[in-house]
Amino acid sequence: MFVLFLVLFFTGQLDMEGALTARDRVGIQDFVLLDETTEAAFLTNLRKRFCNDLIYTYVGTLLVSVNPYKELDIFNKKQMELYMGVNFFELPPHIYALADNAYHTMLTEFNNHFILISGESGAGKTEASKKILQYYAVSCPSTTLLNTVRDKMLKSNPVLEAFGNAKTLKNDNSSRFGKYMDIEFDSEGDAVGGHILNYLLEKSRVVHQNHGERNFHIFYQLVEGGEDSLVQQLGLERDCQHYNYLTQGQCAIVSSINDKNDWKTVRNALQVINNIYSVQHLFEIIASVLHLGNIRFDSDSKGHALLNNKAELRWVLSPFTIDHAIYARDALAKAIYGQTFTWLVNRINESMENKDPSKKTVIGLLDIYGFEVFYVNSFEQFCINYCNEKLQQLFIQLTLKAEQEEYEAEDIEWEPVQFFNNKIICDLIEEKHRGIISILDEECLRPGEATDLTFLERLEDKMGNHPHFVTHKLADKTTRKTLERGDFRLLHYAGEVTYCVVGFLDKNNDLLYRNIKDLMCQSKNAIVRECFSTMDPDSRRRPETVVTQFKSSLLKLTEILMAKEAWYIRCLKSNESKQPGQFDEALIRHQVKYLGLMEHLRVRRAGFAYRRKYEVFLKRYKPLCPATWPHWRGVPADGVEVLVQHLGYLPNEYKMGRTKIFIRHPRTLYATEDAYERCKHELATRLQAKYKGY
Ligand code: AOV
Ligand code: MG
Repeated sequence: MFVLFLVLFFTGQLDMEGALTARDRVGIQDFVLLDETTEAAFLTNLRKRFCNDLIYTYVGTLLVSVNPYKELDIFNKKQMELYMGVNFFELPPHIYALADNAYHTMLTEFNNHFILISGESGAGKTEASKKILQYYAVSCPSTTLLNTVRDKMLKSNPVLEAFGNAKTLKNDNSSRFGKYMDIEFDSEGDAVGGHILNYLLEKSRVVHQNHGERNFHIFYQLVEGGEDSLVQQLGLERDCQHYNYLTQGQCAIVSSINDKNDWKTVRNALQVINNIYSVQHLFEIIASVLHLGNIRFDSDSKGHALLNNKAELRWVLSPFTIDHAIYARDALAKAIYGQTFTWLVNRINESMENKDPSKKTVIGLLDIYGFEVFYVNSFEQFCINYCNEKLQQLFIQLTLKAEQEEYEAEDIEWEPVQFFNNKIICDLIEEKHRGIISILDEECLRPGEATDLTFLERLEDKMGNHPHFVTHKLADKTTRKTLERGDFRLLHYAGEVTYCVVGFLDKNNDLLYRNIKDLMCQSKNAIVRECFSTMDPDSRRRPETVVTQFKSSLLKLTEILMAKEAWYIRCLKSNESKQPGQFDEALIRHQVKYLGLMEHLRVRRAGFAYRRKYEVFLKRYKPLCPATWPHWRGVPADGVEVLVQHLGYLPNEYKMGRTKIFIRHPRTLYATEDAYERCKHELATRLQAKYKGY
């Protein structure tokens, strides 16, 4: 051994000096191996790596990713091949390694997994989820039939992004809906199907955009890139400036977005919808929304709204005031778009449907809208940030809390790690009868009496003393920042956000005039007809409010996720100005803090990366030890003890709990797994040799 060491050393393959310098220069790959667990050391390591274009670092099996805001040459087929079937820590950290590890664990243990991608708006979640999907598309075994499913999965991305993403001040391609996608595999590891659940689309964007923001991409793509004949047929002008719904943010054309090219990609990807008539109907809907937005109203002598331009609409009877008429017009535009989006997701799901769902395991990918704070924050930000609170809560439950509780339950000696539990904020928002959502819903039940301001007053009455709620009366004392009369402030886990209550009630009610809905059920456009006739079948019942539906869908999502094994990607935004190479330390420190990365690191470092029930561990690895093979006659825990002694586990590398063995470092388990693979191979070769003779 020593001779080998000397040979390597003198031939320059093992360069002590060099190795140290490299570590100093590019940082270490896994925060668990840091010399000290201080925030400063964490940030220094992150910066070193970022400056060397190393955007990925592990905390155990959790992946930290820093948005580079530039294309790196690490996402190609060659790199994918490098990571296929390789043990997690053998290569530099990569999103492909995490994807591959989840995939192989799923195959070996035949169970379901999910990858939770979190981080604030613009941190890189959507890009990460696309990279994972691409990895599976390339790395899984393939047949012609499966290629079709795979192709559909890949194509679903540009389509849903065109309809569900938009430019915001935070991100030029910001997801304005939540997306959870199950990728279904058969026992061979082939991708055999996919299913998407979509969450609360920000419909208000269809009719209104803040300064510097755009409507959903698809509108601009159609106007800019649509074929001449199509544009003409739809009665569109080839000029975004012509459309009321496209110009409120005053940035219809943005240098970073090429709508013309994107149109081609989306047009091609729309093959996921197998019906060309439907695609045509879809374009008609997009155009009709634009036309709707250009309808303007004048008022007659009685104050009733009159149409002032008939080009967009051939008739109208309106006893409304102008405000009412505008409200009705916008409500219709939002409803048409929102329903069409759901229709689109359903068609995509049909096209990716698994034809034989009997034997399958899944990997779920969660990519939602990240936490966001704007100058003015409304109902939409309230919902988005609430969703992020819930996901943070899930992360805490599954990692920090469950992990520590498990050590306790298993009688493993343990020094508890303190962490901030955001349950208090989740409760403030969603608690039955007492939370903000309940109060909002109650106000929505008092039409004519309640207003956005009465809602605010009730909030102030009920929540005034809550440590995470700030009213304008107390603003100065708590956060030293004044609040306007119509605002309230929440101290979220990720920072404080001031919400303006204007529009909360209307948006939560999301009402559509009955006669308009009935009219849509008679539309000549098959999609519109289908969407509106299935909207709310029981018209006697009051439909659930938007936020309550959202709350229930998040609850269901939590249940779906809790039943699976979790993998985490924590995305960090490197700077606010979307610039490559800029490492804004203050901004990153803030994210490291609120994402709970330091606490996670402390738990990981002091804890154990892997645990397995004694029975499961013994069943798999018993061939590795003569005393346990082929059968262990005693209790499983004793068998495991004998087995790991035989394998040479060091005493501080593992602990025996009440029902499980705990293994400190993944590499120990990987070594055992490698030995198992070798053993299996030898056994197979021996059997082959034996039967050759017959
Ligand atoms: P998000 O999904 O986390 O925000 P995105 O994934 O859309 O953020 O990333 C925002 C932008 O950052 C992308 O459009 C890219 O320009 C850049 N980017 C992100 N990841 C990478 C990467 N790995 N390599 C190069 N550029 C990258 V939001 O949907 O707004 O919450 O709601
Ligand atoms: Mg996104």
